[in-house]
Amino acid sequence: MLVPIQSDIVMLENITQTITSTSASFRAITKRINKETINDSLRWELIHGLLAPQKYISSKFFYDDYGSRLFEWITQLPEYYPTRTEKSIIQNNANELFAQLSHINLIELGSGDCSKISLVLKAITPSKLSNITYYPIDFSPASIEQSKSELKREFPELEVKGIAGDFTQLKSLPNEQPRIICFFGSTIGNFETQEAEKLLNGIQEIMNPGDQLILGLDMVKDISVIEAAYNDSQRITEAFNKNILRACNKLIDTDFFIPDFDHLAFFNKELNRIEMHLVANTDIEISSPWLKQNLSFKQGDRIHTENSQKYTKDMIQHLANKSHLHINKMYTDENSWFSIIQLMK
Ligand code: SAH
Ligand code: AVI
Repeated sequence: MLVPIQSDIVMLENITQTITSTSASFRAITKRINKETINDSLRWELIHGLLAPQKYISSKFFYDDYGSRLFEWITQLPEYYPTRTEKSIIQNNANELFAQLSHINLIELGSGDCSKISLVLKAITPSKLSNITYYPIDFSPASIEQSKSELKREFPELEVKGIAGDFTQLKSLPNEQPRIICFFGSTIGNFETQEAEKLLNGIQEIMNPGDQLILGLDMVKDISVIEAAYNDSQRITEAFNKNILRACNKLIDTDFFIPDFDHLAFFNKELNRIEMHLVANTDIEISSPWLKQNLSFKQGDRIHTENSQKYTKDMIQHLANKSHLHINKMYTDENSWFSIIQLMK
């Protein structure tokens, strides 16, 4: 399942999606996609979303090298409360969550800059670090490579085995020793409800009894606090949202011109989630050598780029039930703005 791509980063094999619904209408409008490579699979996914009645681009396309850097910037903004709140919960509870453990494998899904695992590692006695192997799994090989060298500098005893790939395609978990799988940042909230349940259930199926899943979830709170986090005054979230069009231009050679779109982020009260969209501020025709005809946008048309689910306790219990996982313990901060959930099979 794991194939080396650099000295010590591995690439998940067989991550290309099986494309099951290449309808006649889809074939009529696309060219040259033969689905055989990862990039073709990603192209297919992008084009499928842009041809849908309500256009969308999956939020995973945010995280090219520049998008990953913009996200790191977002995490430091005064309005973006999730990162600092989750970090405070990790710091306050790391001893109970992690410190007694030895001979474990720490796996992190969507590890990004690894700054949260660094807080976990600080809570572990240095002599125990040599018994731990850390597996960061992320789309972005650059993020993995950079954070790996930072972690090795800070924790020389630690073994780090980076995995570049799509965590939704995991068929097994590395190593049979007891495992703690960390899924921080409320990244699960970027998946639609049923997709999130499917993803967690898939993880549950490849966990062994005794393995733990540590899940970070952003909670429902005052709407003005949530909306400010996605409409920051320095407009970094706006840049992050718009950067997805650059990813599109790179992958399917579209000619999106970024200033033709405005950033829109609002809280959807019925669904308890932030929605991010890009709104055309003029009539636009977009062409791509991968498309047989242009994509047309009328002024005001939207591309849906992200959902960010906010949770209540009932929603968390429901998610655990649907994933056949048992909640061992829940940790939160003084305002109950964010939660870290310890789940087992
Ligand atoms: N866990 C970090 C980063 C969150 S940003 C934190 O809490 O701050 C989300 C991260 O998940 C990004 O680094 C992105 O590249 C990665 N990611 C998103 N979808 C992914 C997928 N399907 N497979 C692998 N990595 C993914
Ligand atoms: C990674 N993910 C949980 C972030 C979120 O808050 O949904 C991504 C993000 N989007 C805009 N700002 C941050």
